[in-house]
Amino acid sequence: MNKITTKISHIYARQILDSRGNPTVETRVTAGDVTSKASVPSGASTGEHEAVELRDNDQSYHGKSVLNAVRNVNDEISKLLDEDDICNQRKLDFRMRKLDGTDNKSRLGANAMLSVSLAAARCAAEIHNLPLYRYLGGVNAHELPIPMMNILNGGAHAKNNLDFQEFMIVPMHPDSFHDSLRMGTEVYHTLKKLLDQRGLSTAVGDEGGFAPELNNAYEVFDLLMEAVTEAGYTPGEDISFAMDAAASELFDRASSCYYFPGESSVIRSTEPPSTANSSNRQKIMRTTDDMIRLYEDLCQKYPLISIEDGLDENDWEGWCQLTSQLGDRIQLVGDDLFVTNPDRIAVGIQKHAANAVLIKVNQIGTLSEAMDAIELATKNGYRTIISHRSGETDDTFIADLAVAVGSGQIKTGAPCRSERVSKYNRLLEIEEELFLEDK
Ligand code: 2PG
Ligand code: MG
Repeated sequence: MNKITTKISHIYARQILDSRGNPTVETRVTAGDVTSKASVPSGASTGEHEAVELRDNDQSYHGKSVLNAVRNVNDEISKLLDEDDICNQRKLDFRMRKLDGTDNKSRLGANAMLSVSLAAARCAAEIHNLPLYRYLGGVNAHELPIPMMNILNGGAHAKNNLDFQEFMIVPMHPDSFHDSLRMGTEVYHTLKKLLDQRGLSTAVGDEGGFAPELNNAYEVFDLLMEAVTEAGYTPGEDISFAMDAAASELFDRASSCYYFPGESSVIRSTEPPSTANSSNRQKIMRTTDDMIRLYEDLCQKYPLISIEDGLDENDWEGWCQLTSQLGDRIQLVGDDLFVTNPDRIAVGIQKHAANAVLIKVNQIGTLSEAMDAIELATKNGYRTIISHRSGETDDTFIADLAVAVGSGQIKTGAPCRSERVSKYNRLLEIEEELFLEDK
């Protein structure tokens, strides 16, 4: 039998657009006669400690073009990795990190490095004629994740009054991914009907969820309770709720409090006209204690099982308090807090802050570091959720990654907009391959 060629012979990147119409990097990697590509997502509510997404900051695309990152792939990285073994993922990633030479990948760009890292993994899988999830996860990779579907958007992802960023439904069909997806999608459509009936907008936000003018989290969850029930399901049994507060976006450093601009404007607009212009306008500010009390109350009133970024990314003390008060009841997920960075996850483990980690490959910038983050979290009893970004492409890598590592949960938006649905559709394909072939 001929030995297969696993030496990298060509790497080529170019600039493409993401789902928000912003430039991003797509890279093709060739080894032997196989060429595979991968593209990189981009966040809106990015954590302060994330690896650096290199943008050109010149006239083009209002500063957002990524031609320097593209050039870094086509020049330095492609020279470095020429003839390297495509199957040695850790070495490829390590060599790119060394070449970059910074702690946060700011020289070459995490977007440049990640595009190569992911395309190389996909190429290696194809060379071995294996589905990506099996190449990454091995022979026993089989667990399909539960979808956490962000069906109502606020915060930095929508221009409405909602201060919290994401309100998700978590359909928990015991036997199958496709049934969970169906249940969640039915609720999504029921929600659309309810919004329509109330004369509220059914236009969607960045992640495909609706973005109506609702005033606070209570109004959202009341509506979600109704949508779940009307779709024929029992809240808390068939379908639970999750949220991403994205609290770093609300944190006001000067006062060490959380400012709720949406809720504040609702109060202002309901003030009598004589006070509406007074300088004494009410601002809704919440302390860490207030935030924790709010979450406790929401958990008591609704089947809320998971809260992401409930507090600011630098408030370790607050996170410890939140975890000791709510951590035995619900999942507390660190996104901006951990930024998929093993060093920050290690701090969290040592301090007992949060009990779950959101995994976003572009927050750290190489596949092997993201997998290290997952391993570290899992070994220490922290759950993991594989996640998209609010700016996405049609790349479905994270669907395979979720199955490969058996994370059990994926966050990839509403069942709407192709860049979100492509991940769900890839999971349907994987499910069929794993379980339904004989039916
Ligand atoms: C988040 C993500 C994805 P963004 O905060 O979890 O939902 O948003 O990509 O804008 O950081
Ligand atoms: Mg988040």
